Amino acid sequence: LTIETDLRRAVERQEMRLHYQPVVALEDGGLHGVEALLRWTRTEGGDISPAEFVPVAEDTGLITSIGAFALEEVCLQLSRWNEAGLPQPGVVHVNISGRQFMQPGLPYAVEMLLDRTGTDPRALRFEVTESVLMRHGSQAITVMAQLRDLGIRLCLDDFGTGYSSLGYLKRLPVDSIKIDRSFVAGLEHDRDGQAIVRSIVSLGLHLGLEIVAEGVETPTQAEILASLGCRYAQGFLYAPPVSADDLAAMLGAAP
Ligand code: G
Ligand code: G
Ligand code: MN
Ligand code: NA
Repeated sequence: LTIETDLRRAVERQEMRLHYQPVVALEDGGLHGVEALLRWTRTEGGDISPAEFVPVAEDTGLITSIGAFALEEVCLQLSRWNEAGLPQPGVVHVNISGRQFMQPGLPYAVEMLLDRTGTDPRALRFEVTESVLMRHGSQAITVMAQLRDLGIRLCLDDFGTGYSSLGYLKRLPVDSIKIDRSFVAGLEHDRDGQAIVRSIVSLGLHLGLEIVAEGVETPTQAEILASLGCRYAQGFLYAPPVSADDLAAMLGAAP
């Protein structure tokens, strides 16, 4: 309850900001993109993880304003980096939760935001989870198609934790899947774990999707993923989520 009260004021009090976690190419470790991740530090002190407050924001409807803040902040940040003469960080993944995704008029609001901030839609990729699709079915697919028509790419997050079949995935206007970190964690020790990732990767490759493995923490996991044909990865092995300034320093230092 206290989280909810504070959450109501968090955006206006500017307590929310975004961190960015690099997505790298497994082949050479080069930066391929970033995932924008919310961070909340209460004025009263103490960081609260999005794993804790995003579900509260979903239940209360506050996700609409918090999600709008995150999306706008990404667009503004892209133009700040651009004005500073920095190279673009590649495609920026933005998490969109179920309620935000299904909010009436989201594609139109996004179109207006892109216009207002002069953002290239190809710089963005929205991450949605399979649970949104399971809950909202064809309505969610309609929204996906509208966003894709704006030029925004889409990624299915936490892939493998839901029930997406090959036939179903084929119908979705996504161009990318993220292998859930629970499967990556099972790669080294568990034969079944490797079989699961192998079949996810082969499914994705057959459908021409970009495949990103998340939660990569060890060189062995990275090697196995690369050997299975997965090309992109994200995780503490490469970099944690970092502030916009720290990412800018990394971009500026890149050759
Ligand atoms: O950064 P961290 O691992 O603590 O994130 C925990 C969870 O919060 C992840 O599932 C992530 O998808 C979610 N999350 C982080 N930032 C955002 C955001 O901007 N919007 C939404 N909807 N979820 C987010
Ligand atoms: O649910 P989603 O995939 O959006 O969550 C991304 C979250 O994963 C972020 O909160 C981020 O902090 C966390 N994360 C990023 N890299 C790693 C990692 O290598 N290991 C673990 N355990 N978590 C990670
Ligand atoms: Mn995500
Ligand atoms: Na995920």
